[in-house]
Amino acid sequence: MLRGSAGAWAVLGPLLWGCGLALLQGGMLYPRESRSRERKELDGLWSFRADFSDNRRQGFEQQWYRAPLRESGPTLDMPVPSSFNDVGQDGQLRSFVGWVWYEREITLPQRWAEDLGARVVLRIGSAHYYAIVWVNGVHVVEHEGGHLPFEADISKLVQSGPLSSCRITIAINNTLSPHTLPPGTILYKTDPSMYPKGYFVQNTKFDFFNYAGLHRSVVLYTTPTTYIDDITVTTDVDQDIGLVNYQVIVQGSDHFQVDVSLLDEEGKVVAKGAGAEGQLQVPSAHLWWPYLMHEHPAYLYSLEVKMMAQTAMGPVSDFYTLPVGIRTVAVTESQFLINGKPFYFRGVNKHEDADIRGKGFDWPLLVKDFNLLRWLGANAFRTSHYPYAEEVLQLCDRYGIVVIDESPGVGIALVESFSNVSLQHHLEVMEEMIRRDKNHPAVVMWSVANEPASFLKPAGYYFKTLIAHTKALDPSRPVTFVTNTNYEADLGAPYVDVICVNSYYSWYHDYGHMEVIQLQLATQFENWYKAYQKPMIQSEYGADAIEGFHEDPPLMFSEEYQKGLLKQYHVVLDQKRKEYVVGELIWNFADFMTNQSPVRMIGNRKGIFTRQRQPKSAAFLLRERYWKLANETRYQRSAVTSQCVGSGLFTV
Ligand code: BDP
Repeated sequence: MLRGSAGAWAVLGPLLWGCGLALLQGGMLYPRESRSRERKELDGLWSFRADFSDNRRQGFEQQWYRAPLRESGPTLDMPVPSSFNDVGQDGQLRSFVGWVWYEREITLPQRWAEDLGARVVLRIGSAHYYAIVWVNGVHVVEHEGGHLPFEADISKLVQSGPLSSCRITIAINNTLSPHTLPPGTILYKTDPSMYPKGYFVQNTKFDFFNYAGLHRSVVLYTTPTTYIDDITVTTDVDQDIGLVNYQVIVQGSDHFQVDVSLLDEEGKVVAKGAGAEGQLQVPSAHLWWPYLMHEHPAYLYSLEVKMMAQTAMGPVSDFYTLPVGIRTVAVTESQFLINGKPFYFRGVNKHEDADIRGKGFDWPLLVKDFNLLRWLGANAFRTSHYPYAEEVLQLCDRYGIVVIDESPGVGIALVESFSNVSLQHHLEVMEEMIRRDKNHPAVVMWSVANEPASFLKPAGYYFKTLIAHTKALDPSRPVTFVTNTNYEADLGAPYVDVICVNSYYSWYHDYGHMEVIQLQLATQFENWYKAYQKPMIQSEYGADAIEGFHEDPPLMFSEEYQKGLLKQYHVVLDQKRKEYVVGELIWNFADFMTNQSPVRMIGNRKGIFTRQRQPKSAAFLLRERYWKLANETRYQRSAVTSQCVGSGLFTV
C-alpha cells in the first residue's frame, strides 16, 4: 500500500479508528534484531575534535570528513554515548559552543557488504543539536534537534567497493537560535575594555545545562530491501474484549503480503490477522495497568509482524516484533481515566542527567532510576523537558510507569520563538516524537511545551495550531502543555485537555514563608478550575535542598525546609484530588546540572535524590505518601499485598 495517499485513506474508512498517525512520512521503528534483521552497536570510543577556530568553520573549510580525522589534526578519545562536556579536564571544551567532530571507523560483516538483498541503515539515537553525517566522505544525512533519532540508508555506499570498511563522520553543532527547540541566543560582547575580540556567550531560558554530543547509541542495522517501515498500533476495549488496531507500512515493493500474530506473555497466539491493516480481537484480554493499580500491572503482548514480498531478486521476508499493551485513556471534566478507572499521577519530573556522562545514555543509571521510582511507589513521570531515550519508554512499558511525553519546547520566551518559522519546526518535532513514541502504552499524554510565555499575543495561534496538529497526528491521547502563566493571561490553555500548572510558592517568592502556601495553592487550583473545568495536574513544585544541611526551625536550602514545603502542598493536594486534581509531580527526581549562576549551587538542588541518586529526607516523605495514595486506589490492596513485601510500610 502506498503510504499516506488520499485514496488509501478514503478506502480505509472505518479502519481509521481516529488514527491519523500514518500521515507521517517514513517510520522510525526501534532497531530490533529478528530473523531478517541484524544490529551492530557502535558504542565505545570515537575520535573527536572541537573546532575552536574563530568562525568554527575550519572543519568545513578543510573538509575534515574527506579523510580520517587524525590526518587533519590532533584528536581526543570520546566515549559514545556521552555528552562531551564533562569527560575532560578542559574548561573551554566544557562550555564549548560550535561544531564538534566525531568519527568512527568500523569493519562491516562481509555479508552486509556483499548481499545486495540487504539494506544497511545507519541510525543515530540523538545528536544534540544539529548534525551532519558522512560515510566514507560522502554526505548521507542532516538532522536538526537533539533527543530524537534519525537515520540514513547507506547500503549503496557500503556495497559499492571491494572494502567492507566504513568511516562514519558526524559533525554536531550545539548552537541554539530563537527558532531551535529549545531556543537560545548568541550574544556577542563587544566592549573591547571588557572582552577580547569576537567574544560571545550562548544564552538560554531553560534551567538545565545544554549538554551536547552523541547522547544515545549509534547503530547500524539491516533489513531486507523490501521491508517493514512502520507499524502503528492503537488499542481499545469492548467489555472484556481487547481490540488491537494495527497498520503496517511496507517499503520497497507494492506486491507484498502481511501476516500478524498477537502472542500473550506465555508465548501463546491469542489472535491472528492478515493484511497491512486490521483489527485483532482478544477475548478476556489482560489489560495494561499502571504500577500498583493491579495485581499484574504492565501486561505486554507481542505483535509479531511478518511481511513476504516478491522482488526481482526472488522472495523476501521481513519480521518485526512490537510489544503491545492494551489500554484506554480518556479525560473527563475532572478525571483522567486509564481503562475507565480514575488515575492519579503520583510521580516525578526527571532529567537525563548524571555525573561525567551528562545526558549520555547509561543502563546502570536507568535501572537504578526505575528501582528508585518503584521504591517510592511512584506511578508516573514527565519527560521534562525533552523526549527521553527509547529504552526509557521501554522500561516504562515493562514496569507500568505512566509517562507524560514532553517535546523539547522549553524556554519559549521570545516573541521570535512564536514566529511561523519556529512553529513549523515545532510541528515537525511533534511529528518525529509521535512517530517514535506512538506505540508505547506507557505514554498517556503529549506535552508540547514547558512554561512558554503563553501570555504573549502570538501564543494563542501558536498553541491552537500546535495542539490541533498533535491531535491530528494522534487522536488517541490527550494533549497538554505545562504552564506557569497566570490563568487569566494564558492564551494556550483553552486548547489543552488537562491543565498542568507549575508553581513554587514559598520558594521564588515569599521566601521562608511556608505558612502562605496552602492559601496560595488553593487559590491557584480554584481559579484555574473555575475558568476551564478541566482536570488539573500540579506538574512541578519543590524546593532546593543541599543534602546534609539541617536547620530546625527549617531554613531555605535545608532538608527540613524542602520536606516542610512539600508537606504544605500535600495538604491542599489532598483536598483537591477529591475534586479535579488528577496528579502531582515533584520537581525534581534528582539534582541536575544547570548553567552557572549565583542562584545555582553546582546545579539545581530540588532533587529528592542527589545527582548520585542517594535519598534526601524528602524522598522518605514522598515514599510514605505515594504508597499511602497507592493504597487508596481501587485495585491497589491486592497489589500492595503482593508487591510491598519488604517495604515495611504496610501491613496486609
Ligand atoms: C521551573 C522549570 C524547571 C526549573 C524549575 C526550577 O520548569 O525547568 O528547573 O522551575 O526553577 O520553572 O527549579
